Amino acid sequence: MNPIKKFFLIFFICLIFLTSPRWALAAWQINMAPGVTPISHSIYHLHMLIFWICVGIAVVVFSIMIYSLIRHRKSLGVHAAQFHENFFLEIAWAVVPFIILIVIAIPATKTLIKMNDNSDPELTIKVTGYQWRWRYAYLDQGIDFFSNLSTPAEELQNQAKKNKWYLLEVDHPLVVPTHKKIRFLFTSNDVIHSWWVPTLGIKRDTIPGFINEAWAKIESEGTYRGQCAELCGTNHAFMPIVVKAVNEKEFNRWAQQQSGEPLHGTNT
Ligand SMILES: [Cu+2]
Repeated sequence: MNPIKKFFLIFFICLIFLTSPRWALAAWQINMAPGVTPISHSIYHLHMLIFWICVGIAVVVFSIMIYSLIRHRKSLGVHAAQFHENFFLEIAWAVVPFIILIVIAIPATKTLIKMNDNSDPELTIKVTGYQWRWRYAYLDQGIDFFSNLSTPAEELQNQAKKNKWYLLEVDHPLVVPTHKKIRFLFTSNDVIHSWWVPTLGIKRDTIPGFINEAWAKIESEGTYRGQCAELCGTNHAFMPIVVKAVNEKEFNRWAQQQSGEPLHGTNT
């Protein structure tokens, strides 16, 4: 088989293998998740828009390139064109990228503005990063607790089989109501951490002495998991985040049970 045919055969076999739904949709999910908040949807749509623009550019560029490589190769006796300063070509490669950038910049700016609109929250939670746990303070309800990794030590030391939520489980999850605008304030007690929950579309650094902000309006009940996303020391991998979104009634019941209770966990 000639080398070009061989190349295309291997290329298409790889393509079929990689895009097979069984692979792409089940365990081997490679695309971003759409999430459960308005911000996460905006980020997802932005991601898909830019992805398809990149695919379009790749198709155009590689088609021209591969066609030229095959049809104008030296072995066919073709000679390279000798020209410079093509007015229309230079205008085109300045204007086309400019238009593409504008098409990307408009929705990106809208998403950024929406992301930073922390006005009118219905609930405010202060998140403080500690080496190596999270502290959640519900400023309106007076609830304040630590959320620690709850994976058993035997699993960490390979003495027991690792469970499904290995390193992604905590003793006290962050319980929040659905359909309420929750404002998060992020800070840290020691070094820089990062509170990252992909399904909420939130990833914010927690910096000592600074307050960062974000908000979420969770659309469906469920448990959403995340991790510290800033290398913060030895146990960086041992400070997961678990957010439990429940309906308003259940949240109020939970909040009542918490009030007046001493701080869970320790700071040592
Ligand atoms: Cu951390």
